[in-house]
Amino acid sequence: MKTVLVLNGPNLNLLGTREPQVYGSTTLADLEALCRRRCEARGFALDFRQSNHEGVLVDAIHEAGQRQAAGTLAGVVLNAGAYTHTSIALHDAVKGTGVVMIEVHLSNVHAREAFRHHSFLSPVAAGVIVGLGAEGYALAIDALAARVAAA
Ligand code: CA2
Repeated sequence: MKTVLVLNGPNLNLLGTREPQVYGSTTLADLEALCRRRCEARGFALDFRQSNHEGVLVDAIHEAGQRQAAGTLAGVVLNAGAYTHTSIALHDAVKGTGVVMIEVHLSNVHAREAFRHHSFLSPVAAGVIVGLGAEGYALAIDALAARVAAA
């Protein structure tokens, strides 16, 4: 059974506690439960993580790259939070490991402040899902299932 790594970046541990008009009322635990259900439906195991630290996220992508090369990982669903807009290190980690990564954002970043319009991750993503809330994570898992089935 392949694993999907769902990796969440800074401040996403605050989900459901503040800014519900932007991010909805879903908590990170709700998001994990949703991902777990969709992974079970697609025959995947789930590895769900959140970190506020860029280096921890880089290390998780390195680990994911090794699992991808070993054939035990379907890919990474990555919501890097604000690091999306700043992190060349995460760009390099995805590119350097060759991990299959789908970039997800709960909000439609293109309808928000200009500083959220640029992503360092989109050029190295297999696909990008924005603005669909928690459902975007489930759709990203579906996309990884389709890739695995097609391979
Ligand atoms: O829309 C998304 O998923 C984002 O990745 C969320 C990031 C933001 O910096 C990106 O531009 C878009 C922020 C996550 C912070 O989440 C909070 C949730 C509740 C209260 C405060 C922050």
